[in-house]
Amino acid sequence: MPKPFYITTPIYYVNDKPHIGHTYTTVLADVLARHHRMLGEDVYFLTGTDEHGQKIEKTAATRGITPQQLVDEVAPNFENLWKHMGLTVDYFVRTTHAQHKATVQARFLELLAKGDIYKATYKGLYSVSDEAYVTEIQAKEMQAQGLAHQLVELEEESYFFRLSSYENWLIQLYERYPDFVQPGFRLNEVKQFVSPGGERGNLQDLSISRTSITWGIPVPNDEKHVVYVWFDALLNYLSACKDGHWPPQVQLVGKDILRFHAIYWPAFLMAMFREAGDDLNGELPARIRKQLPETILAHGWWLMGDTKMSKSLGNIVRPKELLYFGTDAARFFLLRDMQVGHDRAFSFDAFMDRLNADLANGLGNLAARSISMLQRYRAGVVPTPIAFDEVDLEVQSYLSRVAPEYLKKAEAHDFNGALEGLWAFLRHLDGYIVKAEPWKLAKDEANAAKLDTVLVLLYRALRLAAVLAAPVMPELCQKLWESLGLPGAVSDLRYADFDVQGLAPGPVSDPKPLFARIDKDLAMTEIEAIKIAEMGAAPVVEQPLDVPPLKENIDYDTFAKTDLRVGLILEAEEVPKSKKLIKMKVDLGFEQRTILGGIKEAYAPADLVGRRVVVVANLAPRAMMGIESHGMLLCASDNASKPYLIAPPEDAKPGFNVR
Ligand code: ME8
Repeated sequence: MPKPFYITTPIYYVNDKPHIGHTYTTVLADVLARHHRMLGEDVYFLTGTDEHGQKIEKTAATRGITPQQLVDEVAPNFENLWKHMGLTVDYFVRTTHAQHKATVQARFLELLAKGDIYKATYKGLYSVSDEAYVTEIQAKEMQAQGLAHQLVELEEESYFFRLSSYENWLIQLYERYPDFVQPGFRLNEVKQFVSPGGERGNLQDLSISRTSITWGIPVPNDEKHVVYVWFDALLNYLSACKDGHWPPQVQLVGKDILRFHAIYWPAFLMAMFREAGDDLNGELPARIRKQLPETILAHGWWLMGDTKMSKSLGNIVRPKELLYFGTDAARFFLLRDMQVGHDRAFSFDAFMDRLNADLANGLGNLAARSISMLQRYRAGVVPTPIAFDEVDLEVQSYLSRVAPEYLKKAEAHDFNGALEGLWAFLRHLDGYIVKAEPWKLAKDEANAAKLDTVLVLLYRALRLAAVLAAPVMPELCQKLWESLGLPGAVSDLRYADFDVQGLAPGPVSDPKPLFARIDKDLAMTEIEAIKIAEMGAAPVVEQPLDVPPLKENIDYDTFAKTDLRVGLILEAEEVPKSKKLIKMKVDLGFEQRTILGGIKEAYAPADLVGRRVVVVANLAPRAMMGIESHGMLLCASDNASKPYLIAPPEDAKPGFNVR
């Protein structure tokens, strides 16, 4: 019986369209799934969508359709993308599936009966923008950031999960089974959260129902409540598991949702799998550890510059842009350039450089040269080597090390390192060709045996590269496989059955070009066009406005104290070391002022010069970052969007009153 291998990705919210981040996680899962199939395991690969919640409810209402209609319309954005990319997803779960709902309700009742879920009144501060209760510490942070207006006192009846009771078992899980969270430094973050500085008693029970939302899974027998977020979403991994595959071996998550997967999720499972007589204050039974995911693998973020991608900043890379160079190219780049666990800044420049260096040159060039030499000098027939000199022996021994080293790194989920190692070997072969000079050997029959050796070693190296890289670049490796004259699908091979030194079953074919060199300027122009077309497309789900409640009325005299003027920006420059500020010289008609504006995320200095703006001209001067700012520019925004400068018409003169 092959060993089961169950791998999952997060289920994505349907209120956003897929972007490079979702693509990365799902591609990484696909590479792992393919890799484990080639290890001979019985793989089950699950992904899906998270479809409940207030945002969906509100958007559906503004569009005059039901939430179910809305999610049915938008969930395929994800499912179709994975199909289009050829990902080997075994099942696509949606939290609106009847089976998922039934699982959540059954598990809810089970934990209620066990006493792990109880009903109580919750009283506390609630963040309107996050749609979540906040702790005292979080509330203080929000107040310090000037977000106090988003906090309201709420009192509501809620069901709670007794998370606090699982602290002891959770801590043991982290201490005794450190592979539960990878990489290790992410485990430390989780430990710090559960018991900062080794302190106990920090975990609070978790509210898992809401009465203020209707678009969710109803709590059985108490239908004014719906199950709230994580007890619904996390249980997808259970509700959509295939028989015989529990527990998951690898659960991929971004670092943003590690806490939920490394704390709530194992605690829910501990509650479900514990039996009468298990002591929550005693040792975590090995029997229960065996029911928990083997590893939560938390990766970092793809960033733009040094900030996270976000819709409001308009710096999101969409799959269409990424797939412009082909699916395999995108897969290769995502795996080769991201070290699992760390963040990585994305740039098209680095993307194209990587593809040109490693696929057009690198592998592509080596394959084309080697296969055409085999054709030219040996009519395509792969010879049997008999003579090895020192340089050949070195390559021969390197060749025998490549697979074990690659597979060891892959086992540790380090595809960045594995691919780096494989490509270092390919570069070594380029050097080998230069040293061996096969074109010279071919000129003299006396060197035939020597030439045979060079050609065979190159052939074996390429065949090995096709096998090892197949999970990462299935199509490209299949092309290479066929060019080498090998039968069937490379992905159907099992690593264990593959013999690096094995004889060639037949002659090589014509070399198929693996990857065409990218003309960077041309490619960028076309990607820009894709970007613009994507931005123009209507957003999947309108985000509800995120604005504070209306302020109280003021009388006219109070308003009239504010002196608003039209200004013209004459100069603009970034304030060094400040993430937000731009320093501007603004002409107010009667004088020129220095004004600082927190608009760097939205505007480049060069785009500001010559713009007309509305200035609060009688605001007392104030120093920021050591620069005195006299006045303030008016912008429109909500809490989630970038600031849009208010623009008076072109013929409004600097100094005009705004009233
Ligand atoms: O959190 N870089 O869904 P979500 C890398 N529904 N990965 C990124 C990324 C980035 N910049 N941005 C997003 C949810 N991701 C919940 C999950 S699971 C039971 C419920 C990836 O649509 C990454 O995997 O916000 C992250 O964890 C996930 O998308 C968040 O997707």
